[in-house]
Amino acid sequence: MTTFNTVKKMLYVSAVLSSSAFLSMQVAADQTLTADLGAYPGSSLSAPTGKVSVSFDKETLTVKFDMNGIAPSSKGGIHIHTGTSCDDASKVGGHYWSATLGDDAWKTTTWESDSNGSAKGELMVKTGYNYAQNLSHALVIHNAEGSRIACGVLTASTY
Ligand SMILES: [Cu+2]
Repeated sequence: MTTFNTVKKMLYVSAVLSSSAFLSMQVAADQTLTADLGAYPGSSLSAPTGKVSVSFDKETLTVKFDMNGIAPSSKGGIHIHTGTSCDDASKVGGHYWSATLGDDAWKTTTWESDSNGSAKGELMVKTGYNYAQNLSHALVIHNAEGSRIACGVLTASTY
């Protein structure tokens, strides 16, 4: 009888363990990448501070941005680029999207700021590239003139 109870306990413990393993898998499957913005390499233009997160539904991206210190009442581009570094301007590259989709997926993706120089919002874009393919890519913020003003590498989110 004792043995039977011990087995029952062990089964219970393993059920608890596997459900927590399942939960942590679900967290991992909540695929979000985050970029902390820094200065664009080699640029003397003032860079906004802030964060951009990108979550994925397969190859459709939801890009959320929260920036400060950007030109007030302005608007500019926000894109993921082909490069995987923000250390060297020659490695940032151009827009990162699958040409099989046709026209540049990043053509109309923009941030817009309020009169205090804060820009917060979200947009959706289908690029043909999923979470794993976007990992470590450079996220670039452009100003109203199209110049690159900030850059951040997309890393796996820890929260
Ligand atoms: Cu860009």
